Amino acid sequence: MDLVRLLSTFSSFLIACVLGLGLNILFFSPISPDILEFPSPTFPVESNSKLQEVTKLGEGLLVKPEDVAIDKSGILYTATRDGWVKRLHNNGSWENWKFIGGESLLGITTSRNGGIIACDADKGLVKVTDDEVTVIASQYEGGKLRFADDVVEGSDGSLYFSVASTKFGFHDWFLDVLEGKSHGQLLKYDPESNQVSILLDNLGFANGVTLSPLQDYLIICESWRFRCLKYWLKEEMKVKTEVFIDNLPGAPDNINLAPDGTFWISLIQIIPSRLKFVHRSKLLKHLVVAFPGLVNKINGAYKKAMVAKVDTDGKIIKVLDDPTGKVMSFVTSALEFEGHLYLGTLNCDFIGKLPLGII
Ligand SMILES: [Ca+2]
Ligand SMILES: [Ca+2]
Repeated sequence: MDLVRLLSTFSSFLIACVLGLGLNILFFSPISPDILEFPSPTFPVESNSKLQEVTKLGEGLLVKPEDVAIDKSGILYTATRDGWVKRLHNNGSWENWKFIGGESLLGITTSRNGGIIACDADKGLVKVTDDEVTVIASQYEGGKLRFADDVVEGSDGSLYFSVASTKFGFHDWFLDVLEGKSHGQLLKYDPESNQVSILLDNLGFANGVTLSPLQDYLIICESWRFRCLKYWLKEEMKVKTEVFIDNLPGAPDNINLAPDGTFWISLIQIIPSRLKFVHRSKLLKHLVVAFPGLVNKINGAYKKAMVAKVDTDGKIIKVLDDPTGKVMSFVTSALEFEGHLYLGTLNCDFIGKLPLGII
């Protein structure tokens, strides 16, 4: 009898523990997830391993350089996880140019008056010149500007930039993917009024942003929607927003205009195909975020790299990849300059440089 009572007590205890754990996971879950269906890419991607042929610039000096910008004189800029804006001079020497601090420097762009503008996911928009480092926008809509991700400057000095997520911070970016709700925005900073306004809301992780060759529209990347939108800047356009490209073979990160008027888009491989099912179950998502180790397990960004060249009609012309992440993974940025492609990454300690003549 005693054994029966003991077993009964034990099983009650076990059930209470499982229920308690389940309620705990649901009640304290940081996400309120939606089901996410990922599109099947319409472009047939054949792996070519071309990104394994890069030469490594600044190896060991650059901590996860997310983005790359090059000014007219050929000086290359990048912002690194140790809070520096570093630059590569034409003579091949690297300079620790300006210190901003923190770990959250993301997209950068050169500015018409010299220097660069940087997105700082903690501080906002930062202008960096030889003379000073200035936070030019840190508030909007009565609140703090957080998770600014990428920025581009118009010829009138307007800055167009993205906020990846109004709910999650840079270090929790994958929670935004798991939640699958639209917390991203496209914003404009007006240098005359110093005001920030919202151009588009409800974006699925707003990431790279760039201007068209004639500056008549912007392209904004929605990472976990695997698509980019076109946002018309011409006043006379009645429909302001349309899909530029969708069903991409990866989650678009930064986008850059190429010298020939096409675009380079980096494509993060955020979902290992065998784990797609996780995104179809709210319960599984709650379970995954309860164990931080599992979040990293279902994030495929660190195992591959891919970039695509896309024409102005939103058609893919070319895809380059590193299918196993042997040389580069988590490539977040591709910038073409004088016959070479420069690649930023959130998982390497260098910038990749690839001569485009060989592809
Ligand atoms: Ca950029
Ligand atoms: Ca980005």
